[in-house]
Amino acid sequence: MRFYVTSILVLTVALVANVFFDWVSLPSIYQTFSHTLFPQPTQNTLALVKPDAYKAGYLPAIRERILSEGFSIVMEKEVIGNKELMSEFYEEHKGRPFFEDLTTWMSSSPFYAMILQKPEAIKSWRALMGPTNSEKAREIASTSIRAQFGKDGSENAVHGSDSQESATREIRLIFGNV
Ligand code: RTP
Ligand code: MG
Repeated sequence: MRFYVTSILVLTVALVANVFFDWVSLPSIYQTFSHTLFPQPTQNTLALVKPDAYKAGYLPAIRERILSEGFSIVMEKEVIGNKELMSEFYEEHKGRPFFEDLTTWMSSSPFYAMILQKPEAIKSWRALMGPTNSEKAREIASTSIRAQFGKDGSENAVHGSDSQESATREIRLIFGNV
């Protein structure tokens, strides 16, 4: 009971602040309260900071961006890839023209892996990464991570799982059974 009274009080103050002082945005009020009253289940996804961005020293900025978007970083580590691991990791692309270059590049220099967690983590992280091609990302998603830190269509700074099945498989490949 006390929780609901407090919630209504805080909501009223926030609404007044919004209307009169423009302190708090209405969507953030709605989000805070709907998430408090109806907690959503969390989801895990795999994020990689690929060799180009890791070598360039972009990890702290990318990490900061991830945290500021409300993800928790459940586990993280540097990974030294090898051809066998990266071929299995990108097995869906076997036979594509870029497969050899991609798996050689991902094995050529360390990268950084993180398990990210929040409700709808898979979709949210893909949106935050932006389109595969960094040049296209700069055109249509200028605040995305690939727009800011990617080089082109191959060296594009980050990876993200594209489905629940991929996330489970990729997390197991990189972190083992967690
Ligand atoms: P990722 O798997 O790394 O998160 O990227 P994605 O889903 O946005 O793109 P995907 O189609 O799965 O491609 C995997 C990675 O392969 C490289 N790529 N190169 N040169 C090319 O045409 C080409 N196409 C894809 C990129 O590094 C891409 O992220
Ligand atoms: Mg992919």
